[in-house]
Amino acid sequence: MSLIGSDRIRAVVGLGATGLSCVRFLHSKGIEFFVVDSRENPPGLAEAKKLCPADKIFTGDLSVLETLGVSELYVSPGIALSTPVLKRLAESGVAMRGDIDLFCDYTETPFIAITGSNAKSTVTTLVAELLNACGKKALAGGNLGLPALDLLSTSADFYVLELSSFQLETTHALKADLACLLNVSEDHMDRYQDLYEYQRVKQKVYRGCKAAVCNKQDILTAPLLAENTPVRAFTTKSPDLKEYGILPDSDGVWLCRGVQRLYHSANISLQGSHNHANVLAALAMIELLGEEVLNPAIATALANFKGLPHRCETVRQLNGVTYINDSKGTNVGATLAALEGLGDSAKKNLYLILGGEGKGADFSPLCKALQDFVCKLYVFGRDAQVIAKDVSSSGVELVFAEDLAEIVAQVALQAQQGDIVLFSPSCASFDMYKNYEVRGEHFAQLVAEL
Ligand code: UMA
Ligand code: ADP
Repeated sequence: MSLIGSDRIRAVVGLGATGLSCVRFLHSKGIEFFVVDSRENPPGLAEAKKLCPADKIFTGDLSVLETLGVSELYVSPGIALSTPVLKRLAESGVAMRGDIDLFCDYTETPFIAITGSNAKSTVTTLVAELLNACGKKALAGGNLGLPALDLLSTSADFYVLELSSFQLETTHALKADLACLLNVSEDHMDRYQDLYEYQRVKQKVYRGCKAAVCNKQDILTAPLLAENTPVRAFTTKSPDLKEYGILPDSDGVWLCRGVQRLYHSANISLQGSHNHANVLAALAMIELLGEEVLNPAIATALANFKGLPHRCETVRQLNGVTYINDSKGTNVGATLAALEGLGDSAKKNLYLILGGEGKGADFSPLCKALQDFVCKLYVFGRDAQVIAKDVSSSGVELVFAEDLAEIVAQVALQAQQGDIVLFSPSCASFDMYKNYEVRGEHFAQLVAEL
């Protein structure tokens, strides 16, 4: 292995889960590389040292990249391309690539790419489950947790990738066999200038795809593709021919393709209109992958799939009060979906808990839903004041609290039979917790101790 003689000098930037997957992958291909992380002691350092000579690993500062003569970087998603040293290198012609670019270079297995501001993890997991139910071996990964490159060591009929906007920034020619943009609403506004810059990045999921699924109710998801590319749309209203949508029924709704009734909501575990949208998106993808959508194996899978933890998860019913953990509700769009998904069961009988790191969001779009559903709002964490200011025009009673423990203790004294306590923070967790999972587990534990 030699750097000299290679036309490209590569560096993996970042030693988190993604960086380590790049290290493992490049090592397995016998390709040499440098590794750089801005932190003195990044999480993946010990493992990287086993696969890469110590004199090729640099920690504590990214600016060393300017002295290594690099031509191609694999930049981890947590590092913005606007970081000054990366900007300078890009301007001097260095390629800013990512793990998904590497994945695309090497995979020969068909893959499905799913992005959106919300519902990515749910839909990615569901699509993989439905494919498995149809007898195809499908493996899910990407932003979901298992890095995309790590999938490649296990053979499959399909890889199903959840992609974040951060990953799409460094992806140049995705060419997915099937691409889906589920929805676009404000998120990561500390990294993008505005919603439109963010949307442009999300739209990269469609680049060169062979087929696509989009959300009819969200114009920002509409793909611009060659006319002969098959596209299916989903909606939570009545569908046109070939679309996936909803038709009402006396005791629920039917999930339909055009006029064809496929599955009744009573037979699907995922509940709420936002989750019906998620199932419809998954069914549309299944059709484009060549499977029959009305089939007993899919019916069983839809009956069994209860959703992922920390997404609108009922953690306890106590004295007639329902406690729901939606810690993964990390932006305003997610909280709105959680509230609206509760439908008629929540009408001014809901205690909502918001708070954490707001990522530069504007919380005022919550005002209408607060008026419709919420009797009292609790706010905590770093951006509690920002939230309070943004939603003040809703007129909903608002209480500031130090932490979740204080809120759960207070709310338990007030909530009455039939009320709902929803923890859907609209914010990231990093001001007070390691991640949204730890935060959600803390909420569930506090509720369990009541
Ligand atoms: N960091 C530094 N210096 C560096 C490199 C990273 O300070 O040199 C910091 C970053 O600023 C960030 C943290 O380290 O705060 C982690 O960044 P990373 O890029 O190393 O993250 P990974 O461990 O590789 O995890 C990433 C995704 N994380 C992010 O995009 C921030 C994980 O999604 C994903 O599961 C994983 O790759 C595998 O693909 C998490 C996430 O929060 C769940 N994603 C965001 C979201 O869903 O909203 C996009
Ligand atoms: P992501 O991976 O995009 O964060 P998840 O499937 O983890 O998506 O769900 C995150 C949050 O998004 C959930 O907690 C829920 O409140 C919300 N959500 C789920 N489905 C939808 C939808 N169809 N539209 C908007 N928000 C949704």
